[in-house]
Amino acid sequence: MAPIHMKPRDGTIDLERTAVVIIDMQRDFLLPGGFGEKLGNDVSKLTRAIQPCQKVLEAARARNMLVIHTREGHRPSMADVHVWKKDKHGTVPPAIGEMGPMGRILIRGEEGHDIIEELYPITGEPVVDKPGKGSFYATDLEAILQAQNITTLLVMGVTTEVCVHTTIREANDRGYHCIAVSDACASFFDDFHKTALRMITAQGGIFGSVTDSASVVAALQ
Ligand code: TIU
Repeated sequence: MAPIHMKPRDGTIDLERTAVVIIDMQRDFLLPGGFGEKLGNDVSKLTRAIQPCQKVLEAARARNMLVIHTREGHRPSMADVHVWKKDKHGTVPPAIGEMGPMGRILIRGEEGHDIIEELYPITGEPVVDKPGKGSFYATDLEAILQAQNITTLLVMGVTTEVCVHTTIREANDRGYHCIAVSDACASFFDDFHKTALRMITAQGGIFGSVTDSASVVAALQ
């Protein structure tokens, strides 16, 4: 058991039963020409999460902890893209499946769909491909966590209020203690990032806990 600084209160985590979940650190979100930019966002807002993610990842690998990576994306046929996601009833230009500088946007197998070099998975680290915002919907994440006896998730990645938050909410309902790593998450919107983190710890920790990368690294020493 390792003591760790967290909000709303400090506690301990069982490292053998804790997994690091890195959400959607894909080129399509972090680099120009991808999905994030197509939605009208400034993708440079997300790069601040890379280094804190790297620090946690290094510490987790040194401890032989379970590390899981997720990727949001779709089949090349786009048979799994629902109408709302495809065109939001015409309110933004369509993006998914279009050809961009990193291949077809948010399509599995394309360069842009894959994870950035800095955080690239190593052999043995499960990569969970998901069609939605949450990492449990239409994936085998829960089966992996159950098979590995995991009870606690250190969650980081992008974006804080969308895929990170949806995953934490899904995990919380399934009984996992989620600990968001604040500086290892990022959003296109500074106020959403802050508020999303506050929402996790409000009401005594309604969705879980929040820590930061330095506290995780200290706990994993
Ligand atoms: N990974 C993730 O958060 N998907 C999104 O579409 N996020 C946005 O903030 N748009």
